[in-house]
Amino acid sequence: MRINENNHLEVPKDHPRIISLMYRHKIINGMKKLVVAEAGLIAHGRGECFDYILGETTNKIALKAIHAAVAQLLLAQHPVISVNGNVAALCPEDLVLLSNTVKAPLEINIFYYKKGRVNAIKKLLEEAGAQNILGTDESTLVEIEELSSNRRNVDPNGIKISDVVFVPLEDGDRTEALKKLGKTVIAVDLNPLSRTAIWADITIVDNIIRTIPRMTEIALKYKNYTKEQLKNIVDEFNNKKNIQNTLEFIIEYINLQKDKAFNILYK
Ligand code: PTJ
Repeated sequence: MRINENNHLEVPKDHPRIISLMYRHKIINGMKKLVVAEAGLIAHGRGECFDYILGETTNKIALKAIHAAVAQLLLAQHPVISVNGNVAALCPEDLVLLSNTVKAPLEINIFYYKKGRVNAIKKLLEEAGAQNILGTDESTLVEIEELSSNRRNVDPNGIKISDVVFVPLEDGDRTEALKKLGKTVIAVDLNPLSRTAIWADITIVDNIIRTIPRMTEIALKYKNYTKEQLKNIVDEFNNKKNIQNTLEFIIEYINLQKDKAFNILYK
């Protein structure tokens, strides 16, 4: 492995973990540019661990939640996509595409406040093609009283007036607060037992790098659906059942891997 003079990671093309290594590098680069908080590296590592025991693919259970999430976003009056440092660093172009497709603005909302971070994230999103990014003018932000963390500062034209908030990859306190305010929350979290996962209305247990492009693909199809069709998709979805199924999936997957490993070790 080599990092060249342009800060590009050179990985042998046949490396079995090339994709994982490339995304790690995006997170590390993001941290150097202030986009990602230092704690974002730890959050990414935790995500990798959960992804590993999910087989690093989007399973059918996650796909069900993805369909419901897209339908819910298309039904919303004021949908918003909340963006933190990790998500911005991992998939800026995909975020812009999804935002344009479901007509939900991107709002920067960070947990770890540091001078210059919001601007660094804004720059990265703009380079990816984003326009009219919310949450960037500190002087106009308003507070959500239910929250004590830095995430309480929200855009008056975004999260404040939203009915559906998409919160990819985050810490737990906000989902609870947004729910108390009567908002519908869609979360993406590789940890099916996190507070965010448990509190959200629709929980997608999958890696954000796979989820966002999948959502755009489905949104292009669902854009032609009637409100009634979309509502049926949302109504048929059961988040509690979906999370339970995910946990069963993990147990089965680990058992399968255990058998495989034993066969290799003791053959
Ligand atoms: O940029 P900021 O300041 O808003 O901070 C962002 C982080 C992510 C650092 C902050 O929200 C945080 O500390 O989050 P937590 O509490 O570590 O939770 C992050 C959750 O996201 C964990 O449950 C991880 O398993 C999960 N996660 C990590 N990477 C991914 C992920 N879920 C989906 N896709 C990923 N790539």
